Amino acid sequence: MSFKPIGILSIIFLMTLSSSLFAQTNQSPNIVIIYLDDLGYGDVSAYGATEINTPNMDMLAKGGIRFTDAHTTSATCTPSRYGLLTGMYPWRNKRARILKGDAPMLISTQQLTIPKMLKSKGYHTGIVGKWHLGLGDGNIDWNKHISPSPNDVGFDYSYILAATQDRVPTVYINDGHVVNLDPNDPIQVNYRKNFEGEPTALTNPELCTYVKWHHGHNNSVVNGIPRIGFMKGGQAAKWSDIDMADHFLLKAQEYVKSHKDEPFFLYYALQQPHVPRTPHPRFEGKSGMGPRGDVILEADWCIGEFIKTLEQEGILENTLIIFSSDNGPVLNDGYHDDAVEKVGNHKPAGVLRGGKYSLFEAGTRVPFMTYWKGTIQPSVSDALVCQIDLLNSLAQLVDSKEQTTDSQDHLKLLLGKSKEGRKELMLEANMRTAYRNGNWLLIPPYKGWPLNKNVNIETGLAEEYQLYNLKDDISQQHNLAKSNPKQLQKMIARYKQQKEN
Ligand code: NG6
Ligand code: CA
Repeated sequence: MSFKPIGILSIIFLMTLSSSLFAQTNQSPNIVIIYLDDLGYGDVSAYGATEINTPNMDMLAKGGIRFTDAHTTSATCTPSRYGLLTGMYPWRNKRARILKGDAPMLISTQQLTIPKMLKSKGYHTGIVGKWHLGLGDGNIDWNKHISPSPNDVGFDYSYILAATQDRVPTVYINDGHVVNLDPNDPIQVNYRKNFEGEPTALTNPELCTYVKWHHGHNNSVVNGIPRIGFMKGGQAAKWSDIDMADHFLLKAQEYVKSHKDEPFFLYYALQQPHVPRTPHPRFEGKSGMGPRGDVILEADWCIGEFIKTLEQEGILENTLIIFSSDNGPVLNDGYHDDAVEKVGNHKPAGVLRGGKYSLFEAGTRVPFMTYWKGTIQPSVSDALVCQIDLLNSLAQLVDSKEQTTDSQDHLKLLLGKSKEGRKELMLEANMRTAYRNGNWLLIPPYKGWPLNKNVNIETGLAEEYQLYNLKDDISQQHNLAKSNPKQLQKMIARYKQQKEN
């Protein structure tokens, strides 16, 4: 091969090319958190599920880092999301428990949050999907502008459902305004008593045409689905449950398209597979596992479509995607929806013990992956990490000094440049805490039922200390508290220190 002298034009061309590449990689990366609701450690095929196929979640897991020991702070939604967004342990805040649909805003408007921190570094910030961190000041008028809302704690844009899909009000809220609200048909919400003359699932069970309630969920009925809480009016504003996944997907895609030219942070909080499980008809029956399996397939499809949008807009390689779930899995969470009957051999928690609401591993150990095309090399990490660490880690990524005391910077781990994770971690379920140190887990003695009979999940509560070595005993079958008193005492001492901190 002979070399031709490079002409001046080629040099200029090469210089322009390299400087534009440089500019591209130097631009602050977009950050997307894809967050599922009640998706279990064993619900993703990349995490070993064999009865269900999740190709798009698998793409993130296999093309990025799949974490095997990543945790939420808590075994239920509100505290988990609080920990994720604020970088502070939820058990420090007495109000951080499963909130009603009309509960006041849980995050103080003075508090640091991931979107607030990113905003101060020039990011545009948005949330699409489930909120469940409270709204307003305790006396919401749903017919007026609602404040505080996500827009007052760091988000420039919000398109949310207030609490959960099974709680009223069953309406979307965009930047503090109920979407499609007819002023002649005002919305009223009450969690203590019904509105006179309004039907409920108890007075009019024939209204529950889509699904019937099993426990709880017997107040107002919307779209044939009995809910938690009473709601009156707002007919035109009510969402369509079977279209919810498509609707949030569209809003997430629109957000990406309209902010692709500036660094953005999007918190895309899907509602699946939380109850009520309402797959769009095109996913109905597709999993063979009933609605719970069907909505997992639906969520997986949404994620695929969403990633396609990032690709089509040419920003996939400049976007860090973090995927996780807010707490562990549950089958029967209050509706007769065949989740138990049709689960077959599928194990939503995988090899883990417990589930949603539980202090055992399946309560907080969840699928967690980081994906950044071209920047993160595919790998699997067994390091201990928690969603609470995203705040300090993302602050490091964007060179922000704003950090919290409970969050730890594990950016290198999240990008695959280090294998080191946390040394210790406090976990929480229903305001009770457990303590992790290395491979050891301590559950202090608590009063309470060992089994939550409604949902058929072991709570992890016992009247004696529990000590597990998760390295040898991931399924928590051997309580070593009595056989290893030295380790037990060490753990108790550290646990107490952490709690007093
Ligand atoms: C429980 C609900 C459950 C679910 C959960 C919140 C009853 C009997 N059970 O109180 O169905 O809504 O709250 O789930 O009402 S979470 O994922 O948002 O924490
Ligand atoms: Ca949840």
